Amino acid sequence: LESQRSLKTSPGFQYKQPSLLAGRADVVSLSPWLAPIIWEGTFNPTLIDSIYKQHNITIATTVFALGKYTRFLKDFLESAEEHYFVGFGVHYYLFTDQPEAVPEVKMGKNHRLTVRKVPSLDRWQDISMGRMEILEKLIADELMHEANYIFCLDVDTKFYGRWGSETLGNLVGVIHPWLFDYPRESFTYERRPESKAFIPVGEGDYYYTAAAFGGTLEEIHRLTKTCREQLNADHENSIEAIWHEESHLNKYFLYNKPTKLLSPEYLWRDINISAGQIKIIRFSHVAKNNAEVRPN
Ligand code: UD2
Repeated sequence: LESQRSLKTSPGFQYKQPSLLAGRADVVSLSPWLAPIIWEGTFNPTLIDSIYKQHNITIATTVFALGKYTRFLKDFLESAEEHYFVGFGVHYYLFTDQPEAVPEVKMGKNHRLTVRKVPSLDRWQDISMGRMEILEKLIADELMHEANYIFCLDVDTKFYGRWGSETLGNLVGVIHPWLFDYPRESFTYERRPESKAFIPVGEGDYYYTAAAFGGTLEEIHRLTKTCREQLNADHENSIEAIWHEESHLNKYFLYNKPTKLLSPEYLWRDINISAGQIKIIRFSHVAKNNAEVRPN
């Protein structure tokens, strides 16, 4: 019987017994509403992959590259193909105003890329904010029955380490690398009550980046629809939130708590913060000259 049992076990299910007492003690890995916060050393990648491999899942992944931002595509896609959901189904949806500028990048097994043309825009803020409406429509019109999860990523980024099934969840937020160690009073939330993104001083959990967020199609449809509605309401009232759609995303996550949080390992930036807690940089913004690369 013993040998029959072990025959049935896949290698991913043979691992060191988990401990209830020993683990990382230098970081918090559970939010006050009991959502896990993912840090290196808090999960077993082989085990998590084995759990999700039992289901045939596809992760839709959206990225926008308009104007000069097409220059970031090669590194983004090549590094993603090295580190991002290797061994799982990935369908990239790339929105650009210049399909001819999309580089040839060899896709791994079960990974594919669809390019969609979108109109050029004059203001970088409109490009950044306009993503919410395009994503809302993409999910409603096409993705609901096509994919199981979705991640929406900035393009001026590069992968340096594994980003895999440990990041999957219903509603997933990524903690911004600049502010993870700051008191919430100093978070760059929108502080004007006239904006729909308003968060009063004294409220807030973490400061989330808009450079990466994800979850199930239903949850991200609700998130993008709500942010799009709030952005439109602000536009009608002639107000633009301080950090654009990122301010609205932070408002959304305050009242719709993420079910999983990714530590700043999952969005680092070329910054001079020495943070001993960061054991690995998995995904990072690349340094760019904003004035040179943006349309305005
Ligand atoms: C921050 C956010 C970003 C967004 C923005 C809004 C972080 C790490 N990132 O980044 O997610 O919320 O603030 O204020 O906090 N894009 C183009 N062409 C352009 C301009 C933008 O394709 O000409 C796209 C591209 O996918 C880019 C994204 O819009 O990654 C965000 O723009 P950004 O990277 O210039 O914004 P940034 O770095 O201020």
